[in-house]
Amino acid sequence: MRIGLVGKPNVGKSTTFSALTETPVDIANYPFTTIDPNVGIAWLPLRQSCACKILREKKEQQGRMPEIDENDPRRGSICTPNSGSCRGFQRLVPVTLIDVAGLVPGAHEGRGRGNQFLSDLARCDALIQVIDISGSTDIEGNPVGEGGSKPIEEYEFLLNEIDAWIVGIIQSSWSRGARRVQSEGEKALSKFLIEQLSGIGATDYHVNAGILSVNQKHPDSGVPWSWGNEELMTMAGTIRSLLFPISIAANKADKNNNSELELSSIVESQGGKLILTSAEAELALRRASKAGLIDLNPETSNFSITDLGEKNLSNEQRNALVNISDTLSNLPGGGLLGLLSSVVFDRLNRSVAYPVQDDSHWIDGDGNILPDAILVSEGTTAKGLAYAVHSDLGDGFIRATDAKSGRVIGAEYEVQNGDIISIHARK
Ligand SMILES: Nc1nc2c(ncn2[C@@H]2O[C@H](COP(=O)(O)OP(=O)(O)OP(=O)(O)O)[C@@H](O)[C@H]2O)c(=O)[nH]1
Ligand SMILES: [Mg+2]
Repeated sequence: MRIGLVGKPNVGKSTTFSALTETPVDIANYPFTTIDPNVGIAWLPLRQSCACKILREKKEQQGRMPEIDENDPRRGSICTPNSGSCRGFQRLVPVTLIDVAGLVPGAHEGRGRGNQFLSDLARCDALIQVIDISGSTDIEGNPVGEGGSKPIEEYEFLLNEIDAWIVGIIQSSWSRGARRVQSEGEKALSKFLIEQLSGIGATDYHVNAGILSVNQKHPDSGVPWSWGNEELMTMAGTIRSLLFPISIAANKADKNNNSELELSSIVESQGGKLILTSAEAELALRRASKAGLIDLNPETSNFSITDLGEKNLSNEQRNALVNISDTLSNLPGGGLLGLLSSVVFDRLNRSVAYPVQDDSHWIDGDGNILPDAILVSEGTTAKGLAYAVHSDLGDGFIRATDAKSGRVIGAEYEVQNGDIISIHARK
């Protein structure tokens, strides 16, 4: 799972990245602070309890495990995650974030950081556009007074820019490619498009939807090789919306968020979601938490002060942290993690599956309990899950077992959310 943070310069992309990945990066109030992309891992809580809760309950019922001790630092969790962690049955799974250089109008023609940035996005499953909802930076990212820029323009320019980029990829060879239709029939057009756009992940599905949208929106467009920029932009827009679903972090909401409603309805009408965020406030709390001064719940932004914090925080600092937490609690939607969660689970519809080796103890070969929690897309099969773990496991797939019921399942079984599956493969 890979999500790109995009937007015009100076909106808070790197601040968002830093808050979610707890990685220090350059942040400054001028455009193009970020040049080379930052890549890091955000830890996303699953919406349902970790499967280790079921295992624990089973063990408790069988008298093989005592009830949860109130001093248990893991608050009952008994899994051994290979990556991430689990506490109180709240399992965290990794999501790769990529924070790229700001995009300015004309980037597809090489302005600003131009095409390098766009190719960084090529392997993303979805995008989060960070927008300055306070309107205090112009379209190039230069500071202006609050309300000096329009967030809706910011949103539309970005879509337009990505579409123009896609058109740029196909335009130079368009008429040659489209002419193939003359000799080879309709299929040749989608074949040509897939060849051109496979680098950004386009398949049959994407390009056919793109072609269909031109036929619907421009019924008089004529033969493909006569299509102009308008038709190609329509096609690119459809392909982009399927390849890179976009949701919005309406950032700097601590300052002002008057314009969010109108934008929110536009974004929602296109299947996305807008959430008010204050990346700067979240980052301040995450930093205090990382320094051990507070015990933070990143989902609610509530915190308690730790012993170290009691010793080291001045009254002023405590009040500042409380104010920040209050500001965040007043923003609906769960902030940056709420947005990430909605992108992964609502927009991309990901489920979680736990591959294991031993279907009675739910462990791997080394005795680790439920070591992996893997996000899978809708329609992933048992064999597909095997490939997600390791290509050898996929290649050698014989059959699988649903570890909860003990039933044998075949290669084509569709993985359901929360499944625990042991895979039997040839060595
Ligand atoms: N008030 C407020 N300021 C913020 C917020 N998030 C970021 N900022 C400030 O906005 C400025 C730009 O932040 P960055 O994270 O560097 O922005 P960016 O989008 O990565 O910028 P480029 O790398 O230049 O494209 C910095 O001064 C941040 O402190 C926020 O939620 N509220
Ligand atoms: Mg940056």
